[in-house]
Amino acid sequence: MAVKVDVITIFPRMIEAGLAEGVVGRARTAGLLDIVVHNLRDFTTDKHHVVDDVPFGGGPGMVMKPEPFFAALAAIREQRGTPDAVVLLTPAGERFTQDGARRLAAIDHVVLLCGRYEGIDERVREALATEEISIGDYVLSGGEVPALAVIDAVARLVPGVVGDDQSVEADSFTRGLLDYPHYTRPAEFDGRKVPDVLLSGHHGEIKKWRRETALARTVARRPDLLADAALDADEREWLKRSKS
Ligand code: 4FV
Repeated sequence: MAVKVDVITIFPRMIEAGLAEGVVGRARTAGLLDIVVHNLRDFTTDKHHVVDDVPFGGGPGMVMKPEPFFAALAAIREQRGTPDAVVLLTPAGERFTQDGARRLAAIDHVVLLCGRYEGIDERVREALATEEISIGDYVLSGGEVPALAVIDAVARLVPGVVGDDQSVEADSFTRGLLDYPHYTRPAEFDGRKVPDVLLSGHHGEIKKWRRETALARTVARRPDLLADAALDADEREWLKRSKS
């Protein structure tokens, strides 16, 4: 059964453009992903399709009105069934991780709410959102880029979306480690040689080198990841040796 995703946004073309290329685009065409993008303005009742208004209490900028979001979600429930999760993309949300992607990939039907302006009326979060996700501690001009990031990360975990499931397995963070360095032809470029082990054809040695460089890179750049990383005995041994 295809993963169902509904996106609510005032910039549907931005989402459609981000979904049109690469593995996600092919997966959508192949029916592995059932993604519907909804224009929030279609759920307004005034002739100017107004979706924002001035903030109560004053202050800069505009706030997105609650009514269009409530109407859009009611229509989605009507047309697509009651979603398993309604995700509000916000800097105040839970930090999005590969674990978060795995969890959403196991859910049949997700709705993503994209904000703009200063944000969305709080009653949308209170009454409609089942969870809030942030892609990072910085302020974007809208929730569309975060929504595309979530869709892309989740889509890769849907069987058949990424041609070779092995490459998903080998992805960074799949085991909680950073990725090992990748090389391709030419074997020497800009006076820089590809590590000999990768030219050796010795798969055992290549696998060992890749695990150790992934570990070394993780120790150097993201030691915070090691606590939750799924390490095997060799890797734990390597880590102990690297610390001594
Ligand atoms: C964001 C983030 C984000 C805040 C106000 C949209 C913007 C504007 N969403 N992770 N970082 N959202 O910056 O998820 O409405």
